[in-house]
Amino acid sequence: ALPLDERLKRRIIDGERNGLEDDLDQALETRKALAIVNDTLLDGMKVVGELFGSGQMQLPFVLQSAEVMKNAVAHLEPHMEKTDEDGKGTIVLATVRGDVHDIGKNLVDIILSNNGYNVVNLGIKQPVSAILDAADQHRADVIGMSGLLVKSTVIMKENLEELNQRGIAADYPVILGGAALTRAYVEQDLHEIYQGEVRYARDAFEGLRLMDALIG
Ligand code: B1M
Repeated sequence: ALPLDERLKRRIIDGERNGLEDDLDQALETRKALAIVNDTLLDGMKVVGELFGSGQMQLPFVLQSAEVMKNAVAHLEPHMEKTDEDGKGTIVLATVRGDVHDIGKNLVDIILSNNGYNVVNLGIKQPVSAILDAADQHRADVIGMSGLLVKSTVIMKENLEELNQRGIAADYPVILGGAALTRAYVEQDLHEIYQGEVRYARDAFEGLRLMDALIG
């Protein structure tokens, strides 16, 4: 049999759910929930991305892997550390228009929620109008946009231009994340066009650090 860590990674790659909870419980005996996500499960998703990108894995199997990933995160979530702090500020979080990828966004939600932020998670395929309505309604301190498609990087730019046009850019610092973005694109190109603050988060923890820096 494979060592536990390797077995968990294979479960993500193979989309194999049977026995997942048992393996996760066993892993929890020696490791923290977040470490299991970061060091093991995300490694598995990375392999899935590589296999899919090189044509060695078909879409339905990617979907199965994503389902197992979601189940794993849901099982681990109650074991994640939480601060007692509360009400540190509000972020409206969304995957942008045309993009269905939400595993990363939902991890960001968990990390920020566990660390005292109020997260309004709008879900996937959100047009800019919906994001701005929610930001207004919830008096958001920050807007967070996620997107994994190359197309989404263009949509994020259009969204920032919409905030400029409405004259509300100064009210909303924006955090952007997702695999198709680069730090340079956000911190140089988008920084140049946006009339408010725009920052790049490589992962959920950088998202948390940015929230602390922008609001704290
Ligand atoms: Co899709 N997909 N997918 N996919 N998928 C990618 C993104 C792709 C790179 C795969 C590949 O070709 N190698 C590729 C994009 C290529 C491109 O645009 N150039 C791709 C494609 C092509 C597609 C479809 C078009 C395929 C098709 O239909 N022919 C289609 C798109 C549909 C659409 O959006 N309109 C599609 C569909 C799907 C599934 C539905 C099967 C599934 C998504 C399921 C779901 O999310 N519910 C899926 C998956 C799983 C992937 C890969 C394999 C894995 C993504 C993932 O969940 N990673 C992905 C490969 C890859 O990313 N390299 C791929 C784990 C996740 C935790 O990481 O989301 O990057 P990530 O989040 C990280 C950071 O980026 C950051 O923190 C997270 C954790 O540290 N972060 C933030 C993310 N958002 C943040 C926001 C923040 C802060 C940090 O603040 C606001």
